[in-house]
Amino acid sequence: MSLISRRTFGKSLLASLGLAVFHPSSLVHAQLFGLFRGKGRETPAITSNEDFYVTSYDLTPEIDLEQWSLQVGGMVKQPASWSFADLLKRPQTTMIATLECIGNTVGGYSIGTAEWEGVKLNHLLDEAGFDPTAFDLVLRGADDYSDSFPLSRALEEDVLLAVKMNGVPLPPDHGYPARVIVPGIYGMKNVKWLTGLELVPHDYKGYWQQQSWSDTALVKLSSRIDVPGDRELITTPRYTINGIAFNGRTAIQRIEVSTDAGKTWKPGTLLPKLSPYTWTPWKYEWSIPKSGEYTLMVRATNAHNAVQTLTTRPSSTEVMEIHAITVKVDMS
Ligand SMILES: Nc1nc2c(c(=O)[nH]1)N[C@H]1C(S)=C(S)[C@@H](COP(=O)(O)O)O[C@H]1N2
Ligand SMILES: [Mo]
Repeated sequence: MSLISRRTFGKSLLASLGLAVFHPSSLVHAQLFGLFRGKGRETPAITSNEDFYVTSYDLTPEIDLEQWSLQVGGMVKQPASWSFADLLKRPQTTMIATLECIGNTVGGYSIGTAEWEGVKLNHLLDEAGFDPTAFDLVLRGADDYSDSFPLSRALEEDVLLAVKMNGVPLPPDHGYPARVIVPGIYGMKNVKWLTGLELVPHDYKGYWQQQSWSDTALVKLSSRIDVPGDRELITTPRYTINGIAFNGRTAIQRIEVSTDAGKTWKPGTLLPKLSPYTWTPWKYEWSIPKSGEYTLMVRATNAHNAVQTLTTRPSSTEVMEIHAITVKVDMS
């Protein structure tokens, strides 16, 4: 897979950020030895459950469906408890949405898109009779993990209590039997193995906020190059570069590609996306003038005209928010 192992445990969420800054091991290796053996990655519109990244702070809990229930409490008229069968009796909705970990590195693999199916969270809150003056909805998982987002967000039509992923019951690693999917908010608030919902009057600080990660956790503007791969050898004068761009529920308006390490930028083409909640695929037809080494970059512009740029991450080190790769062109 990538620098980040498929299962990124809690502590290594932070480490994975550091990894990008201090140990781009395969990259350093390739540069030292001058190898150009990189391969691009295929990014299908929907990620298979097998290829979908997993980020859990601890082990996947074993859940017995017979024992499982979802408790709803706090600022509701009547505390309630739903069995899995109760959930399945409610109308089921499907939604295609991209999920990204807040610890995903630039060009990283901790992002995927799936078709989620389940009950709209606002239906459940309606049934429980929520107090509209509540501020946060706290979500608790069977692994003692918790997080929250504002009630106002939970009441929107696109928040799901998902029981299926790509047409099958949620795989254990992805939150069986039920998890929340809240588009546009980083993975950490999409709580897996859900066992409890609680409405509270204040801002609730979840597991990662207590470790100084963002509270609102809105997905930032990002883009990456999938083809070619870093350190790939290209032998043809015409080459189609492609990748994805994502900014949560905010649309991508434009992507631009640089083939000269950011000196000049040319517009690429946005390709159709499957829903307002998914990444946007893009491509760029590159006419290569001559053989040599090239640094390729991509930058996206969102619907509010914000453009990706070089910035400082919450970690102390300045790193590129723009995905850059090096390729060698040999047309001889
Ligand atoms: N209960 C619980 N929910 C959780 C987590 C967790 O450790 N426990 N990890 C969160 C994080 S950090 C992310 S990025 C997403 C990842 O979802 P996935 O493993 O299905 O890709 O789940 C979130 N939900
Ligand atoms: Mo995450």
